[in-house]
Amino acid sequence: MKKTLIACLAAFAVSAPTVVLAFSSAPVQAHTTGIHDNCTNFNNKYPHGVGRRGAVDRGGNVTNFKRSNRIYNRAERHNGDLDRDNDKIACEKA
Ligand SMILES: [Ca+2]
Repeated sequence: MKKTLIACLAAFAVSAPTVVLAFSSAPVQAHTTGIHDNCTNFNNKYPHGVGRRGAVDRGGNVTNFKRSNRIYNRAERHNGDLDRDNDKIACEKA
C-alpha cells in the first residue's frame, strides 16, 4: 500500500508541471472582432453610424445615420471613443 502511494505521488510530481505548462502556454487571445472595438467594425453593421434621436452631425454632412437611442447608448457604454466629437452620433460616415 505504501509503495502504491509513493508511486502515485511520484507520478503526480512528474506530470503536474506538464499540466501546468500545458495550461500556461496557451496563447492569450485578445478580443478584437467586437462591433464596438472600433468604427471600422461598427460601420460594417451600421455604414453611416448610429445617433440618438434628434442628433445633428457636428460637421453637418451626415444625415443618413441610423437613429436609435438604445444602440447609441450601448455603443457608448462599450467604447466612448466611437463618438469622439460628442455630437451624439457614433461613427458617423457619409
Ligand atoms: Ca460623432
